[in-house]
Parts: sequence; structure tokens; C-alpha cells
Amino acid sequence: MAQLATSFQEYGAWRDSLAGAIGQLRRWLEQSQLLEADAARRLDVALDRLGEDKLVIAFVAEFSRGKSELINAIFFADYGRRILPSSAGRTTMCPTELMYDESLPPCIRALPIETRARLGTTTDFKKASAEWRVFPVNTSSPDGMLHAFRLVAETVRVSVDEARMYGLFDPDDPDQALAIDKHGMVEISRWRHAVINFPHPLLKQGLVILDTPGLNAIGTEPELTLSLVPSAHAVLFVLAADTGVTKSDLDVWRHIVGDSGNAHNHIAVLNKIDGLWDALKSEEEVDAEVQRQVASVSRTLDLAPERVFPVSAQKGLVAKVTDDTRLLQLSRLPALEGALVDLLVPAKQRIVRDQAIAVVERVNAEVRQALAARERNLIEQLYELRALQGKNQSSIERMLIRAQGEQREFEDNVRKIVAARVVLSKLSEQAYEPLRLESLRGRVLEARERMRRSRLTPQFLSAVKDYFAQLRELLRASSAKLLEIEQMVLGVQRRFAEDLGWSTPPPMPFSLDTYMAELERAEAAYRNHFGALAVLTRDKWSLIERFFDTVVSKSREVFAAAERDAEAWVRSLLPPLEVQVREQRAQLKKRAESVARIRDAQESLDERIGQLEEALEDVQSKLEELKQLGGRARQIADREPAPMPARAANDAETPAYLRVEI
Ligand SMILES: Nc1nc2c(ncn2[C@@H]2O[C@H](COP(=O)(O)OP(=O)(O)OP(=O)(O)O)[C@@H](O)[C@H]2O)c(=O)[nH]1
Ligand SMILES: [Mg+2]
Repeated sequence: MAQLATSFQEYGAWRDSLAGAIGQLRRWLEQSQLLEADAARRLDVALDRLGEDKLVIAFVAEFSRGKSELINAIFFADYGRRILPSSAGRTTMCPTELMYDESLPPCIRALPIETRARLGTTTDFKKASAEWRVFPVNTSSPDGMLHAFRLVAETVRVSVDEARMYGLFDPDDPDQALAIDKHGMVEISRWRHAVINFPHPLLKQGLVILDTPGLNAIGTEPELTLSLVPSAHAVLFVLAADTGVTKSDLDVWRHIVGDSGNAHNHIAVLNKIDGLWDALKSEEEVDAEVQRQVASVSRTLDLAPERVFPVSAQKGLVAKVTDDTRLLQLSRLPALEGALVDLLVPAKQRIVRDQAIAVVERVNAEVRQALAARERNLIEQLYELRALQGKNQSSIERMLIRAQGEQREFEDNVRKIVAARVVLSKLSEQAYEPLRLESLRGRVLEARERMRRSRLTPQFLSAVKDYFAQLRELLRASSAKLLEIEQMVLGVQRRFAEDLGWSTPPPMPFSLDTYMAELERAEAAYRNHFGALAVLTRDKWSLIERFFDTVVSKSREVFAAAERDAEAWVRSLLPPLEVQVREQRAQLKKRAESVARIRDAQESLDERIGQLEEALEDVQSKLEELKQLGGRARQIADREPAPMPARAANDAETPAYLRVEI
């Protein structure tokens, strides 16, 4: 873990210093009265995102391949024992998230399995804290932790009917029929989902580990397929060298991992290679056998051989606990840990960096434009006033008339921008409408009703198919309106450029494509699970209905996020222009007033010129400070994640606004 720990800590330090630089920019803008409400909101969102940044690693496999053992070996060997229960046969019974949320004490929150009989996915239930049972965890004692973590392996015996009600028993599955005991009962997990909250150093850095139960009953927890696994930053698919790739391994790979859409973050782990160790064989022979298995896994999964890591989780754990370097090498765990670092950190850093820098640069550009407009105005005024020096009263009078004329004329532009705002708010309402939860609700009710009324499988299946088609249509309708909005804003900007020579940063690129892709992924997962089936039993129908619940919950999430992002984008469109208009209007007013004062001899020309020169200097130094603050944020963002040299920025020569506050 040393390598992982260092790398995560460095990443955490990098993220904190980036947040520090953005916070500094925000404070400076506020103190300098240059922070518009919308820009403040965008910077706050960027800062929140950095604060909540998480790195998720999901472990997925058939049961007993060694997922939990691998987690113990990679992350928890320091406790000197197994922390997560790992044993032969089915052990982990419910999806388990390990994370740290400092607002909560160390605890395990567990969602009872009975909630499966009700409408709503785990994500829905996450919002209802009353449904969860909370168990404290004593982190100071490894025994106490071990005891607490046994919860994820707890089971209960229920009647077949009850198991069917939870969608956990399929009478058509011959394997499941074998599991019925002589009292007609079956064993199921006691919990539906568990979240373990404890202050492990890596979890504190924002790491989230997702351990899953072996899933040979495909589709029992569709949320894993649709949400939890696809959103992980790395997915470790675990196989065992003693079993090779079995049919059920392949099912899991196709259905859980395959649906997650992006293969670039997948790693296959060929565990239990210690089973191939053989005192009667030479090291080379054993190595050749391992390589053969790696090549075979790579072929079967269609994954590059560099992505397949042969390890022994168990020996790796023992080696770490007993401090046996030779055994650790043999377990090959360090190579897998190195790959995790390479896979996780740089890719994640790139995304975080790009998002943060996009916001900073945008806000910077907008403020720069406003300051540049102010600078331009001041220079013009200075030029005019200097030209008046030594001139008579009538020249001053003429100038006043001109200044007042320009001030009046400018009101046209004010009206234009007010009109643009009115049009924008009308168009944006039309763009949000299809994304609103009410629109979605209508489609959901319709699909549920059609499913309920269906008598034949094709009718039933087409209800789901049409649901997806309608959702795509809603996204398309909204996209078309957003495009119209973009054209409208570009038109207004063009007009201001032609009439006044103003340049305004064009709207940020925006599209709903990523949301469309998420819906398509959900649809592909649905097709993958059920599409090929022509005639379905009632039990399968209820499985699909359960799957549909997850689809609904997912679409709600997608639509809410799409609406939120569309709104944020629309909100950012006009302010850059509005700020400039406001600025220009204020300057023109000031100019006319000051010429009037000069005419009335309330103020001397020299005095006014002096004031303007001072204001110009102030604007120019603000432009310079802004450039430096923006440059600093970018410099930190581009830095390799390494700990910041302490207090480096606090030298005496460093300007105050660049000093890091400690
Ligand atoms: N020989 C050997 N056994 C291992 C290794 N890793 C795990 N095992 C054993 O395999 C069995 C299953 O391990 P678990 O960690 O419970 O597997 P899992 O994938 O979490 O299984 P479920 O929780 O049931 O889904 C246990 O008895 C482990 O001791 C390994 O590297 N070598
Ligand atoms: Mg397990």
C-alpha cells in the first residue's frame, strides 16, 4: 500500500493546493469588487467539487474469487489481520462501500433486505436515513472492527415466497431450486447494501472502495450494473487461477463490467496463483504456467495482456502482515498496486484539473474583459480631457453636449440587452421543460401502466423500449432549444461587436450528449440482460420491473443533472455582456457628470485628470494581479501531484495577494 498511499497523499495535496489557489482568486475578486454573482457561484461549484472529490475502485467477480481478500491485502494489511470477512463459499452478501465521511462517526450503515419489496433503489433509500440501521465501529481495536465488519456476511432464512417477493429467487433456475432446505426456506442476505464509514488514511483522502457480492443471479441488484460500477474510476474484475474463466465469470464480466461502457479503466486480476506454486517445478516452469493463464484470460476477455495481473491476494496479505519481502514479491501484489496508481491517479487528475481550470479561465476572461473595458474608457476620457487643457469654455460646453449625447445614445444598447434577457428567459423555459421531472414522470407512469396491462411478452418489452425512445426524444427537444439559445446569444454578441467593437468570450461549449450516452448505456444494459429473451415467465417480468425501477431512478438522476447543468450554462451566457454594458453606462454617466462639474468650475480639469490617472493605474494593477492569480492556479493545476514546498509562496517579495494563508 505504501506506493498507493504516497500517490494518493500527493494527489490529495495537489488537489488541496489547487483549491487554495482558486479560493485565493475568489477572495481577491470579492475584495476588489469584481466578483459577479454568477462567477461566484461557478467558483463555489468548482471548490465544492474539489472538496468532495472521490476516487472509486470497484471489485467485481463471481463469489469466492477473492475480492474481499484482495481488498484486505491491498488496503488493510496494516491492521495485522483480515478486516473484511473472507472465506470459502459465499461470504460478502451485500454490496459494501468503504469510505470516510468526516461528518459521521465511524459506523456501518446497513439497508435491510426487506426494502427490496418496496419501490425505490438503494440510491433512493440513501436519501431516507430512517431506513438504515446504524452500527458503531470501534476503530481502535482490530478485533472490534473485524466483529463489526462481519455484518456484510450476515444472512437470514426466509420462505421461497418471501425471497421471490424480493426478487432473490428464480424458480426457473435449477441451481436455486437446489438451495431450498427441507423446510422450504432459502438463505438470503440480511442486508441490501452496507456503507462502512471509517477513518482509514486512504479513505480520508477521498478513496471509496466498493466490494460486491459474487453475483451469479444476474440482475438482482441492477444498480450495481447501472450506477455503482459504471461510475467507478477503476474496475477490478477478479478471476481465480484454480477455476480459470468459467461461464459464470463470463456472465459477470459481460453483464456487470461490460455494461459499464468504458473499458479503459478495467483491470483483470488473476488471483490465487499460489495454487500454481509447486515445489516439484522450477520457478521458470511455474512462471510459464502463470503466463499461459494470463494469455488465456486476455484472449477470453478481449483485454490487453498488460491489463491482466496474476497475484496471490492471500500470500500478499500474509507477506505484509509478517513483513516477508520475498513472499510479497512472489505474491506479485506490488505490480497490481503500481498499475492501480498509474491507472487511477493521472486520469483522475486530468479530469479534475480540466474542470477546475475551465472555470478559472472562464471567470478570469470575463473579469479581464470588464477591466479592459474600464481601462479603455479611462484612456479615452483622459485623452479627451487632456485635449481640453488650455481650451476655452465653449470647447468644454461642446464636449459636455457630446458626452451627454453619447450617454443618451448608449441607452439603446441597454434596451437591447434587456430585450435579449427577456428572450433568453422565454427560450430557456422551453429548453428546461422537457428535462423537468414532471415530463419524465409522465413517461414513467405511462410505461408502468403499459407494463401492468401487458398480457404478452412483446407488449411488455415494447413498453420499456418506447420509454427509452421517449426519453431520448425529450433530450433531443431540449438540445434543439439550447442550440437556438446559443445562436441567439451569438447574434447579440455579434451585434455588440459590430456596433461597439466589443469582444465577449463566446458561450462555453455545451451539449446534452453525455446524458444521452448515459441513457443509451442504461438501455444497452437492459437489452443485454433481457433483450434476447422472446418469451418470459412472470418471475422474469417482475425482475424486469425491478430493473425498470433502477432505470427510472437512473433517468431521474440523468434528467436532474441535465437540467442543473443546462441552467448553469444558460445563466452564464449573458452576464459577460451585461457586465460590460453596465460598466460602460456607469462610465459614460461619470464622464458627463465630471465634464459638467468642470464647466461649472466645481472641479478643476487638472484635478479630474489626476483622478482618472489614479483610476487607470488601479485598473492596470488589477489586470496584472488577475493575470498572476490566474497564472498561479494554472501553474499549480499543471504541476505533477507532489507535495507543495512548504511556505514557498510566502517570501517577502511575493505580493500580498499571492501569499498563501496558513
Ligand atoms: N489459495 C488462495 N486462496 C485465496 C486467495 N485469495 C482468496 N482466497 C480464498 O478464497 C476464498 C474466497 O475469498 P473471498 O475473499 O471471500 O472471496 P470473494 O470474492 O470476496 O467472495 P464473495 O464475498 O463470496 O463474493 C477464501 O477462502 C480465501 O481465503 C489466494 O490468493 N490464494
Ligand atoms: Mg467477499
